[in-house]
Amino acid sequence: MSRALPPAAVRRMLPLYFVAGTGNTGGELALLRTLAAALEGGISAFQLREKGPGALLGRARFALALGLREQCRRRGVPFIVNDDVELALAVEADGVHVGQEDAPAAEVRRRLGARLLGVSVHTVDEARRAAAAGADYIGCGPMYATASKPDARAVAGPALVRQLRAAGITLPLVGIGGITSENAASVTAAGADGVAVISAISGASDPRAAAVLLKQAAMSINS
Ligand code: 3NM
Repeated sequence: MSRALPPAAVRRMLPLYFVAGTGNTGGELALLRTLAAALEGGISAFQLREKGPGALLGRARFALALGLREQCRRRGVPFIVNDDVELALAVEADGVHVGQEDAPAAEVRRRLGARLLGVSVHTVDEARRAAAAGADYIGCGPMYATASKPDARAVAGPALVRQLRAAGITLPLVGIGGITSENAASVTAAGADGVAVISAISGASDPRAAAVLLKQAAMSINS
């Protein structure tokens, strides 16, 4: 098992983790523009989550990933691909994120080599298994009600973060689900290293300003 980076370096990537696909922005051009603005606003990581009806496939998916990866690389921000190891390897992404229903984390770890591996968890048991499989960080949620994931589980709240930390889970961790600049501090106060958001940035009229506010809020506890 070869983790990519020491946990302290991974933690520094997590204060404000932007997640999006073309379905969240209304197309490729809008996604590229939103990411550019979010990078200006100071996001610390980006995940391409190209899922659901209308998701791009084949060459269009590859070209989009390449464009997004380029933007991230110019800013020195990690580019992570959701549940698509082949694409991640093809565009030389910095890592892959998988959920519990996706490819098994241990298998993804083997295929990724020293790239970053993130795993979504909802329980202490899932977090322990993610750690054993070689995850570099975990995402847990939903922190609050979300309209961005139709199959999201019941709201767990920042209490889930506290529960994971109390159980001795020390992996770098982000909360996800319904996070805004109003509630982000509650998530990091509970023990998360940062927050992951879709709509708080992709649905904002000014994604750069939204990212600035979110990062300030998320870091008000950890800084
Ligand atoms: N995963 P928004 S909630 C992708 O609970 C995702 O694991 C979740 O979108 C989980 O910031 C979620 O718009 C959607 O609420 C996050």
